[in-house]
Amino acid sequence: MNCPHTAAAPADRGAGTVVIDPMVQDLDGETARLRDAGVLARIDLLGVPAWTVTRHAEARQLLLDPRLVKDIDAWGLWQSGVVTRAWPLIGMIDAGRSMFTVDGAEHRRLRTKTSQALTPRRLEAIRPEIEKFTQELLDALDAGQGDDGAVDLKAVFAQPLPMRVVGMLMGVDESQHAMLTRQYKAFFSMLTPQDERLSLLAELDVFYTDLVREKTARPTDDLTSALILAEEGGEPLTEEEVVGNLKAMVAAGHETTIGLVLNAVRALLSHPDQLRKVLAGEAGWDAVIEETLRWDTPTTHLLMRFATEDITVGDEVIRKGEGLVVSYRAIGRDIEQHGADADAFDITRPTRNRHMTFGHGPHICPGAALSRVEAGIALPALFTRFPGLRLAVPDEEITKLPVMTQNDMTAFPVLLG
Ligand code: STR
Repeated sequence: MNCPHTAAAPADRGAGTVVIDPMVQDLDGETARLRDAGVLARIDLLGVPAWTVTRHAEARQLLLDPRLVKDIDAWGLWQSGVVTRAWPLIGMIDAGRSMFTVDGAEHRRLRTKTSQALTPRRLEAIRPEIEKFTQELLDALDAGQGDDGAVDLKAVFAQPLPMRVVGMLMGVDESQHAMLTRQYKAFFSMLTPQDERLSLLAELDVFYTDLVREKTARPTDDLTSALILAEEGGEPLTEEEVVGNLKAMVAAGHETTIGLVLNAVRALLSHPDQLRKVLAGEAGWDAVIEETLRWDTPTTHLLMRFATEDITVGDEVIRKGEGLVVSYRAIGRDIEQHGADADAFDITRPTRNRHMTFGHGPHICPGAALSRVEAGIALPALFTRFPGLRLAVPDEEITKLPVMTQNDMTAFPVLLG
Protein backbone atom coordinates (compact mmCIF):
# COMPACT_ATOMS: atom_id res chain seq x y z
CA MET A 1 0.00 0.00 0.00
CA ASN A 2 1.22 3.43 -0.87
CA CYS A 3 1.53 6.04 1.76
CA PRO A 4 1.16 9.63 0.62
CA HIS A 5 2.32 11.18 3.89
CA THR A 6 5.68 9.59 4.45
CA ALA A 7 8.91 9.64 2.53
CA ALA A 8 8.94 5.89 1.93
CA ALA A 9 6.42 3.09 2.18
CA PRO A 10 6.49 1.57 5.66
CA ALA A 11 7.40 -2.04 6.22
CA ASP A 12 4.85 -4.81 5.75
CA ARG A 13 2.06 -4.27 8.21
CA GLY A 14 1.05 -7.90 8.53
CA ALA A 15 -2.38 -9.46 8.52
CA GLY A 16 -3.31 -8.48 12.04
CA THR A 17 -2.99 -4.74 11.53
CA VAL A 18 -5.97 -2.60 12.49
CA VAL A 19 -6.22 0.43 10.22
CA ILE A 20 -7.37 3.41 12.27
CA ASP A 21 -10.07 5.28 10.36
CA PRO A 22 -9.35 9.02 10.15
CA MET A 23 -13.04 9.73 9.60
CA VAL A 24 -14.10 7.83 12.76
CA GLN A 25 -17.09 6.30 10.99
CA ASP A 26 -17.47 3.31 13.30
CA LEU A 27 -15.77 3.94 16.61
CA ASP A 28 -17.47 1.07 18.45
CA GLY A 29 -16.52 -1.34 15.66
CA GLU A 30 -12.94 -0.13 15.68
CA THR A 31 -12.73 -0.38 19.47
CA ALA A 32 -13.98 -3.98 19.28
CA ARG A 33 -11.52 -4.84 16.50
CA LEU A 34 -8.65 -3.48 18.55
CA ARG A 35 -9.72 -5.51 21.55
CA ASP A 36 -9.91 -8.63 19.36
CA ALA A 37 -6.48 -7.92 17.86
CA GLY A 38 -4.82 -8.66 21.20
CA VAL A 39 -3.24 -7.10 24.25
CA LEU A 40 -0.67 -5.51 22.01
CA ALA A 41 -1.97 -4.81 18.53
CA ARG A 42 -0.39 -3.53 15.34
CA ILE A 43 -2.10 -0.44 13.99
CA ASP A 44 -1.80 1.72 10.91
CA LEU A 45 -2.01 5.47 11.45
CA LEU A 46 -2.38 7.05 8.01
CA GLY A 47 0.23 4.70 6.60
CA VAL A 48 2.53 4.74 9.62
CA PRO A 49 2.83 1.51 11.63
CA ALA A 50 2.77 1.49 15.41
CA TRP A 51 1.89 -0.76 18.32
CA THR A 52 -1.03 -0.11 20.58
CA VAL A 53 -1.88 -1.48 24.00
CA THR A 54 -5.56 -2.32 24.38
CA ARG A 55 -5.76 -3.73 27.93
CA HIS A 56 -5.91 -2.06 31.32
CA ALA A 57 -3.36 -4.19 33.20
CA GLU A 58 -0.69 -4.15 30.51
CA ALA A 59 -1.18 -0.45 29.78
CA ARG A 60 -0.72 0.28 33.47
CA GLN A 61 2.52 -1.62 33.47
CA LEU A 62 3.82 -0.02 30.25
CA LEU A 63 2.95 3.48 31.48
CA LEU A 64 5.32 2.91 34.40
CA ASP A 65 8.11 1.54 32.20
CA PRO A 66 11.02 4.01 31.92
CA ARG A 67 12.19 2.26 28.74
CA LEU A 68 9.31 3.99 26.96
CA VAL A 69 9.92 7.69 26.33
CA LYS A 70 8.07 10.56 24.67
CA ASP A 71 11.07 12.08 22.92
CA ILE A 72 10.38 11.81 19.17
CA ASP A 73 14.12 11.45 18.52
CA ALA A 74 13.86 7.92 19.96
CA TRP A 75 11.55 6.93 17.07
CA GLY A 76 13.22 4.83 14.40
CA LEU A 77 10.82 5.94 11.65
CA TRP A 78 11.61 9.57 12.50
CA GLN A 79 15.37 9.05 12.69
CA SER A 80 15.35 7.33 9.31
CA GLY A 81 13.22 10.06 7.73
CA VAL A 82 10.32 7.73 6.89
CA VAL A 83 8.02 9.87 9.02
CA THR A 84 8.35 13.60 8.37
CA ARG A 85 6.49 16.80 9.18
CA ALA A 86 4.29 15.94 6.18
CA TRP A 87 2.51 13.25 8.22
CA PRO A 88 -0.84 14.67 9.45
CA LEU A 89 -0.42 13.33 12.99
CA ILE A 90 3.04 14.77 13.55
CA GLY A 91 1.65 17.71 15.57
CA MET A 92 0.39 15.23 18.17
CA ILE A 93 3.97 14.14 18.89
CA ASP A 94 6.39 16.84 17.78
CA ALA A 95 4.69 19.51 19.92
CA GLY A 96 7.73 21.35 21.31
CA ARG A 97 9.50 20.88 24.62
CA SER A 98 6.98 20.65 27.46
CA MET A 99 5.78 18.36 30.22
CA PHE A 100 4.01 16.42 27.44
CA THR A 101 7.20 15.51 25.57
CA VAL A 102 9.90 15.10 28.24
CA ASP A 103 10.54 12.33 30.82
CA GLY A 104 12.43 11.72 34.04
CA ALA A 105 13.77 14.44 36.31
CA GLU A 106 13.35 17.11 33.61
CA HIS A 107 9.71 16.13 33.31
CA ARG A 108 9.18 16.69 37.04
CA ARG A 109 10.82 20.09 36.73
CA LEU A 110 8.47 21.03 33.88
CA ARG A 111 5.32 19.72 35.52
CA THR A 112 5.45 20.44 39.25
CA LYS A 113 3.91 23.92 39.27
CA THR A 114 1.09 22.88 36.99
CA SER A 115 0.10 19.87 39.05
CA GLN A 116 0.31 21.95 42.24
CA ALA A 117 -1.99 24.58 40.73
CA LEU A 118 -4.61 21.97 39.80
CA THR A 119 -5.11 20.07 43.04
CA PRO A 120 -8.72 19.63 44.19
CA ARG A 121 -8.06 22.03 47.08
CA ARG A 122 -6.68 24.79 44.86
CA LEU A 123 -9.54 24.30 42.42
CA GLU A 124 -12.13 25.08 45.10
CA ALA A 125 -11.09 28.73 44.71
CA ILE A 126 -12.24 28.90 41.08
CA ARG A 127 -15.46 26.93 41.52
CA PRO A 128 -17.60 30.12 41.75
CA GLU A 129 -16.20 31.34 38.44
CA ILE A 130 -16.90 28.03 36.74
CA GLU A 131 -20.44 28.17 38.10
CA LYS A 132 -20.84 31.70 36.76
CA PHE A 133 -19.58 30.71 33.27
CA THR A 134 -21.97 27.76 33.34
CA GLN A 135 -24.98 29.93 34.15
CA GLU A 136 -24.06 32.44 31.43
CA LEU A 137 -23.76 29.67 28.86
CA LEU A 138 -27.08 28.14 29.95
CA ASP A 139 -28.64 31.56 29.24
CA ALA A 140 -26.92 31.54 25.86
CA LEU A 141 -28.44 28.12 25.13
CA ASP A 142 -31.89 29.45 25.95
CA ALA A 143 -31.35 32.45 23.70
CA GLY A 144 -29.72 30.39 20.94
CA GLN A 145 -32.68 28.25 19.89
CA GLY A 146 -33.42 28.36 16.18
CA ASP A 147 -36.88 28.57 14.59
CA ASP A 148 -37.18 24.80 14.99
CA GLY A 149 -36.28 25.10 18.68
CA ALA A 150 -32.93 23.33 18.20
CA VAL A 151 -29.62 24.58 19.52
CA ASP A 152 -26.11 23.11 19.23
CA LEU A 153 -25.07 22.07 22.72
CA LYS A 154 -21.49 21.75 21.55
CA ALA A 155 -21.00 25.18 19.97
CA VAL A 156 -22.99 27.11 22.57
CA PHE A 157 -22.17 25.25 25.80
CA ALA A 158 -19.73 22.32 25.85
CA GLN A 159 -17.04 24.08 23.80
CA PRO A 160 -16.97 27.58 25.31
CA LEU A 161 -17.11 26.41 28.94
CA PRO A 162 -13.74 24.63 29.12
CA MET A 163 -12.16 27.28 26.89
CA ARG A 164 -13.22 29.98 29.36
CA VAL A 165 -11.96 27.95 32.30
CA VAL A 166 -8.56 27.16 30.81
CA GLY A 167 -8.35 30.71 29.43
CA MET A 168 -8.93 32.14 32.91
CA LEU A 169 -6.36 29.80 34.48
CA MET A 170 -3.68 30.50 31.90
CA GLY A 171 -4.45 34.20 31.37
CA VAL A 172 -5.66 34.00 27.75
CA ASP A 173 -7.97 36.93 27.02
CA GLU A 174 -11.56 36.13 26.09
CA SER A 175 -11.17 38.04 22.82
CA GLN A 176 -8.85 35.21 21.66
CA HIS A 177 -11.14 32.28 22.48
CA ALA A 178 -12.93 32.19 19.12
CA MET A 179 -9.58 32.22 17.29
CA LEU A 180 -8.24 29.38 19.43
CA THR A 181 -11.40 27.32 19.00
CA ARG A 182 -11.15 27.72 15.23
CA GLN A 183 -7.43 26.87 15.14
CA TYR A 184 -7.72 23.74 17.28
CA LYS A 185 -10.71 22.53 15.33
CA ALA A 186 -8.58 22.73 12.18
CA PHE A 187 -5.52 21.27 13.94
CA PHE A 188 -7.35 18.15 15.06
CA SER A 189 -9.46 17.63 11.89
CA MET A 190 -8.04 15.09 9.46
CA LEU A 191 -9.75 17.05 6.65
CA THR A 192 -7.31 19.94 7.12
CA PRO A 193 -4.48 19.82 4.57
CA GLN A 194 -1.10 19.31 6.24
CA ASP A 195 0.44 22.58 5.01
CA GLU A 196 -2.45 24.45 6.63
CA ARG A 197 -2.00 22.48 9.85
CA LEU A 198 1.70 23.33 9.95
CA SER A 199 1.08 27.01 9.33
CA LEU A 200 -1.61 27.23 11.99
CA LEU A 201 0.74 25.56 14.48
CA ALA A 202 3.36 28.18 13.60
CA GLU A 203 0.77 30.94 14.14
CA LEU A 204 -0.15 29.46 17.51
CA ASP A 205 3.52 29.39 18.48
CA VAL A 206 3.77 33.10 17.74
CA PHE A 207 0.58 33.77 19.69
CA TYR A 208 1.74 31.84 22.77
CA THR A 209 5.25 33.27 22.63
CA ASP A 210 3.81 36.80 22.57
CA LEU A 211 1.62 35.92 25.53
CA VAL A 212 4.56 34.56 27.51
CA ARG A 213 6.61 37.69 26.76
CA GLU A 214 3.76 39.91 27.89
CA LYS A 215 3.37 37.91 31.14
CA THR A 216 7.13 38.08 31.65
CA ALA A 217 6.98 41.86 31.45
CA ARG A 218 3.77 42.17 33.49
CA PRO A 219 3.13 39.07 35.61
CA THR A 220 -0.40 38.54 36.92
CA ASP A 221 -1.88 35.87 39.15
CA ASP A 222 -2.43 33.27 36.41
CA LEU A 223 -0.63 29.97 35.92
CA THR A 224 1.35 31.25 32.92
CA SER A 225 2.92 33.92 35.12
CA ALA A 226 3.60 31.34 37.82
CA LEU A 227 5.35 29.10 35.27
CA ILE A 228 7.62 31.98 34.27
CA LEU A 229 8.72 32.84 37.82
CA ALA A 230 11.57 30.84 39.28
CA GLU A 231 11.03 28.78 42.41
CA GLU A 232 13.08 29.91 45.36
CA GLY A 233 16.57 28.61 44.53
CA GLY A 234 15.21 26.64 41.56
CA GLU A 235 15.96 26.66 37.88
CA PRO A 236 13.34 28.75 36.01
CA LEU A 237 11.66 27.27 32.93
CA THR A 238 12.91 28.62 29.62
CA GLU A 239 10.61 30.62 27.36
CA GLU A 240 10.30 27.60 25.06
CA GLU A 241 9.31 25.40 28.00
CA VAL A 242 6.67 27.83 29.26
CA VAL A 243 5.28 28.15 25.72
CA GLY A 244 5.23 24.35 25.38
CA ASN A 245 3.38 23.90 28.66
CA LEU A 246 0.91 26.66 27.80
CA LYS A 247 0.15 25.05 24.42
CA ALA A 248 -0.32 21.66 26.03
CA MET A 249 -2.61 23.04 28.74
CA VAL A 250 -4.85 24.99 26.38
CA ALA A 251 -5.11 22.15 23.84
CA ALA A 252 -5.64 19.41 26.41
CA GLY A 253 -7.67 21.55 28.77
CA HIS A 254 -10.47 22.31 26.36
CA GLU A 255 -10.68 19.53 23.74
CA THR A 256 -10.93 16.63 26.19
CA THR A 257 -13.50 18.30 28.45
CA ILE A 258 -15.78 18.99 25.49
CA GLY A 259 -15.74 15.24 24.88
CA LEU A 260 -16.44 14.41 28.51
CA VAL A 261 -19.47 16.72 28.79
CA LEU A 262 -21.01 15.81 25.43
CA ASN A 263 -20.37 12.09 25.76
CA ALA A 264 -22.02 12.14 29.19
CA VAL A 265 -25.10 13.98 27.88
CA ARG A 266 -25.34 11.61 24.94
CA ALA A 267 -24.98 8.53 27.15
CA LEU A 268 -27.73 9.76 29.50
CA LEU A 269 -30.13 10.72 26.72
CA SER A 270 -29.72 7.32 25.09
CA HIS A 271 -30.06 5.51 28.45
CA PRO A 272 -33.17 7.11 29.99
CA ASP A 273 -33.22 4.55 32.82
CA GLN A 274 -29.80 5.79 33.93
CA LEU A 275 -30.81 9.42 33.62
CA ARG A 276 -33.84 8.70 35.82
CA LYS A 277 -31.56 7.20 38.48
CA VAL A 278 -29.42 10.31 38.66
CA LEU A 279 -32.36 12.69 38.63
CA ALA A 280 -34.00 10.65 41.39
CA GLY A 281 -30.81 10.85 43.44
CA GLU A 282 -30.22 7.09 43.32
CA ALA A 283 -26.78 7.68 41.80
CA GLY A 284 -24.52 10.72 41.88
CA TRP A 285 -23.24 12.90 39.04
CA ASP A 286 -19.79 11.67 39.95
CA ALA A 287 -20.95 8.18 38.94
CA VAL A 288 -22.13 9.54 35.58
CA ILE A 289 -18.80 11.25 35.04
CA GLU A 290 -16.66 8.24 35.95
CA GLU A 291 -18.75 5.82 33.90
CA THR A 292 -18.63 8.17 30.91
CA LEU A 293 -14.87 8.48 31.28
CA ARG A 294 -14.62 4.69 31.20
CA TRP A 295 -17.22 3.89 28.53
CA ASP A 296 -16.72 6.70 26.03
CA THR A 297 -13.25 8.10 26.72
CA PRO A 298 -12.56 11.65 25.41
CA THR A 299 -9.15 10.45 24.22
CA THR A 300 -9.43 7.54 21.80
CA HIS A 301 -5.72 6.97 21.17
CA LEU A 302 -2.82 8.74 22.85
CA LEU A 303 0.24 9.25 20.65
CA MET A 304 3.04 8.22 21.27
CA ARG A 305 5.84 6.63 23.28
CA PHE A 306 9.02 5.07 21.90
CA ALA A 307 10.94 2.03 23.10
CA THR A 308 14.57 2.72 24.01
CA GLU A 309 15.14 -1.05 24.36
CA ASP A 310 13.26 -4.17 23.25
CA ILE A 311 10.23 -4.60 25.52
CA THR A 312 8.43 -7.93 25.76
CA VAL A 313 4.69 -7.92 26.37
CA GLY A 314 3.23 -11.44 26.41
CA ASP A 315 4.13 -13.04 23.06
CA GLU A 316 5.04 -9.77 21.38
CA VAL A 317 8.13 -7.61 21.45
CA ILE A 318 8.13 -3.86 20.98
CA ARG A 319 11.51 -3.40 19.32
CA LYS A 320 13.85 -0.59 20.22
CA GLY A 321 12.82 2.47 18.21
CA GLU A 322 9.21 1.37 17.66
CA GLY A 323 6.24 3.51 18.65
CA LEU A 324 3.51 2.64 21.14
CA VAL A 325 0.06 4.21 21.24
CA VAL A 326 -2.25 3.83 24.24
CA SER A 327 -5.80 3.08 23.07
CA TYR A 328 -7.79 4.42 26.00
CA ARG A 329 -11.17 3.72 24.49
CA ALA A 330 -10.38 0.01 24.10
CA ILE A 331 -8.85 -0.02 27.59
CA GLY A 332 -12.11 1.35 29.03
CA ARG A 333 -13.93 -1.60 27.47
CA ASP A 334 -11.49 -4.22 28.82
CA ILE A 335 -13.50 -7.26 29.91
CA GLU A 336 -10.79 -8.41 32.33
CA GLN A 337 -11.02 -5.13 34.16
CA HIS A 338 -14.73 -4.32 33.90
CA GLY A 339 -16.46 -7.66 33.32
CA ALA A 340 -18.29 -9.30 30.43
CA ASP A 341 -20.71 -6.38 30.18
CA ALA A 342 -17.91 -3.82 29.69
CA ASP A 343 -19.67 -2.49 26.58
CA ALA A 344 -22.74 -1.49 28.60
CA PHE A 345 -23.13 2.02 30.03
CA ASP A 346 -24.03 1.44 33.67
CA ILE A 347 -23.48 4.20 36.21
CA THR A 348 -23.93 1.74 39.06
CA ARG A 349 -21.20 -0.65 37.92
CA PRO A 350 -18.78 -1.39 40.77
CA THR A 351 -15.66 -0.77 38.65
CA ARG A 352 -16.74 2.62 37.29
CA ASN A 353 -13.98 4.41 39.21
CA ARG A 354 -11.35 1.88 38.22
CA HIS A 355 -10.75 3.21 34.72
CA MET A 356 -7.47 4.55 33.35
CA THR A 357 -8.79 7.32 31.17
CA PHE A 358 -6.46 9.96 32.62
CA GLY A 359 -3.45 7.73 32.09
CA HIS A 360 -1.13 6.35 34.71
CA GLY A 361 2.38 6.99 35.98
CA PRO A 362 4.41 10.19 35.72
CA HIS A 363 2.40 11.67 32.82
CA ILE A 364 -1.02 11.05 34.38
CA CYS A 365 -3.31 13.91 33.38
CA PRO A 366 -2.58 16.92 35.62
CA GLY A 367 -6.00 18.34 34.70
CA ALA A 368 -8.02 15.33 35.87
CA ALA A 369 -9.45 17.07 38.95
CA LEU A 370 -10.25 20.18 36.92
CA SER A 371 -12.20 18.24 34.31
CA ARG A 372 -14.17 16.51 37.07
CA VAL A 373 -15.00 19.87 38.66
CA GLU A 374 -16.09 21.31 35.30
CA ALA A 375 -18.26 18.34 34.35
CA GLY A 376 -19.54 18.11 37.92
CA ILE A 377 -20.84 21.66 37.65
CA ALA A 378 -21.94 21.63 34.00
CA LEU A 379 -23.96 18.39 33.92
CA PRO A 380 -26.28 18.90 36.90
CA ALA A 381 -26.73 22.58 35.99
CA LEU A 382 -27.75 21.63 32.46
CA PHE A 383 -30.28 18.98 33.49
CA THR A 384 -31.67 21.13 36.32
CA ARG A 385 -32.24 24.10 34.04
CA PHE A 386 -33.60 22.00 31.16
CA PRO A 387 -35.20 18.85 32.61
CA GLY A 388 -36.82 18.09 29.25
CA LEU A 389 -33.49 18.19 27.38
CA ARG A 390 -33.49 15.81 24.40
CA LEU A 391 -31.72 15.22 21.11
CA ALA A 392 -33.08 17.20 18.17
CA VAL A 393 -32.06 14.45 15.70
CA PRO A 394 -31.94 10.64 16.00
CA ASP A 395 -28.82 9.51 17.87
CA GLU A 396 -27.46 7.73 14.76
CA GLU A 397 -27.29 11.08 12.97
CA ILE A 398 -24.78 12.55 15.43
CA THR A 399 -21.44 12.51 13.63
CA LYS A 400 -17.98 12.19 15.13
CA LEU A 401 -15.34 14.80 14.42
CA PRO A 402 -12.87 13.46 11.84
CA VAL A 403 -10.16 13.21 14.50
CA MET A 404 -8.35 9.92 15.04
CA THR A 405 -7.09 10.67 18.51
CA GLN A 406 -10.02 12.48 20.13
CA ASN A 407 -13.59 11.28 20.73
CA ASP A 408 -15.65 14.35 20.00
CA MET A 409 -18.63 15.26 17.82
CA THR A 410 -19.08 17.76 15.02
CA ALA A 411 -22.29 19.09 16.58
CA PHE A 412 -24.83 18.03 19.18
CA PRO A 413 -28.25 19.50 18.32
CA VAL A 414 -30.69 19.43 21.23
CA LEU A 415 -34.16 20.63 22.12
CA LEU A 416 -34.32 22.25 25.53
CA GLY A 417 -37.78 20.84 26.30
C1 STR B 1 -1.82 19.48 20.72
C2 STR B 1 -0.91 20.40 19.98
C3 STR B 1 -0.04 21.21 20.89
O1 STR B 1 0.30 22.33 20.58
C4 STR B 1 0.33 20.61 22.13
C5 STR B 1 -0.13 19.39 22.56
C6 STR B 1 0.41 18.78 23.78
C7 STR B 1 -0.69 18.19 24.64
C8 STR B 1 -1.60 17.26 23.87
C9 STR B 1 -2.20 18.01 22.68
C10 STR B 1 -1.11 18.58 21.75
C11 STR B 1 -3.21 17.13 21.96
C12 STR B 1 -4.29 16.56 22.88
C13 STR B 1 -3.68 15.85 24.05
C14 STR B 1 -2.74 16.80 24.75
C15 STR B 1 -2.41 16.13 26.05
C16 STR B 1 -3.71 15.50 26.46
C17 STR B 1 -4.63 15.55 25.24
C18 STR B 1 -2.99 14.57 23.59
C19 STR B 1 -0.33 17.50 21.03
C20 STR B 1 -5.42 14.29 25.15
O2 STR B 1 -6.13 14.00 24.27
C21 STR B 1 -5.34 13.38 26.29
